Amino acid sequence: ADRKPEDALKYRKGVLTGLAWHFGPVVAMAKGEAPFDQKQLSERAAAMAALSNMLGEGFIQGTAQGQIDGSRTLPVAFTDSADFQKKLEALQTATAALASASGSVAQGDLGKHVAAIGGSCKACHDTYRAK
Ligand code: ASC
Repeated sequence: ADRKPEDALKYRKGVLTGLAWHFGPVVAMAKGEAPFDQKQLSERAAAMAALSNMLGEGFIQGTAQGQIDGSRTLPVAFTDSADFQKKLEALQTATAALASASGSVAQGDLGKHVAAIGGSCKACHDTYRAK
């Protein structure tokens, strides 16, 4: 299908908004700032894993900063695409790991998962997102 750059940008921002929507309450549980709720954790972890797998599709050519209004994706994301893909896969791996552990993980071990997921967000943002 013929995808419009502005639709791809909206799409990926929506996916990232969804990731943050689910990650926030998971972080709060890990920190003990919200009650530990295993069922909710599992649902949010499954959502994050699914969203992680949906994210890459939004990064189509012609959607870098400077090419389209509102984009903060640096052009280097499209030229260093192997590394960009590797960083995306790190997110997918980390969210899949939490999704598979979520039914039995203890509250005290949630922080390690949160650090792995948050670290993968940050690694990509540090390299490929404009300030
Ligand atoms: C979030 C969010 C990010 C990551 C990052 C983790 O909730 O919006 O970009 O976590 O802050 O370091």
